[in-house]
Amino acid sequence: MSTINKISLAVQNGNRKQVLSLVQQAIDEGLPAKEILESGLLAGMDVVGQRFVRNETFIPEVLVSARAMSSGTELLKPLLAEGEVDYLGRVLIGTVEGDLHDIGKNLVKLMIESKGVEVIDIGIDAPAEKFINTAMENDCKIICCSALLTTAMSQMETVVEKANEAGIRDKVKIMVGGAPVTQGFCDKIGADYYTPDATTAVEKVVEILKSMAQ
Ligand code: B1M
Repeated sequence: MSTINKISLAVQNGNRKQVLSLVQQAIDEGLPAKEILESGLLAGMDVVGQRFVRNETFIPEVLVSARAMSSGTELLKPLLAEGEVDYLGRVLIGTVEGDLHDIGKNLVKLMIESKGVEVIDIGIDAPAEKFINTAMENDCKIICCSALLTTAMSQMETVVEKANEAGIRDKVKIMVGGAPVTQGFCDKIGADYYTPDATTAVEKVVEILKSMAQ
């Protein structure tokens, strides 16, 4: 079995120690960080996710796997940055009110940080006002909203409304994402950008910050 497949299996088993040593082994073997992340760590978490949906695994196991996966991504963090990076600015990220899922948000955050962007993380279950007030206080150029629950998605619209009320739409862009979010939903609520995954999210953040700096 390849090291990548072993990483996926170790995440599925929630074996944090094994994940750490296998990720280190993959790094030593010269495997690209992105491949270790996507085909190893995320693939393993994906299997856990499918089992959870089928009621074949339960919340404690999912959390143990998530923790193992996060430890592995921390080890990859310095490698995901491509050499020396310029400071591009500051963005805010959070999971909207009513939603406690943060694995995807943390991944998006990690990838954005690896591009030299400072990220203020307001955590999970964050009220719309917190998104707006924290962004204004810290001069953030982009507000990134994550949601995994369809019931919590409407909170993204509240963030857009509060930003309109605060009169900051010309200074701050609003980006939305998370498994149930679509481009159509983004257009409907009047957010600025939608991206489907962490890789496209970081590309979009860099593109927006560069265009705002001009
Ligand atoms: Co929950 N959960 N969960 N869960 N959970 C889902 C999301 C669900 C689809 C499973 C299911 O039943 N089918 C379902 C939601 C159904 C829906 O609304 N459509 C669900 C449910 C119902 C629940 C509870 C209500 C269960 C219960 O208690 N009965 C409860 C809700 C609690 C709450 O939030 N109020 C709950 C709880 C939990 C755990 C605590 C056990 C745990 C969360 C742990 C944590 O986050 N710290 C958990 C997990 C792990 C999942 C699944 C299994 C996996 C989610 C995940 O982390 N995926 C999930 C089922 C599944 O997806 N297969 C499920 C890995 C992660 C890397 O992917 O988050 O999609 P993801 O992020 C991606 C993209 O979406 C994107 O980039 C990331 C990487 O590419 N992305 C962005 C994310 N944010 C972005 C922002 C961007 C751009 C891209 O720009 C701003």
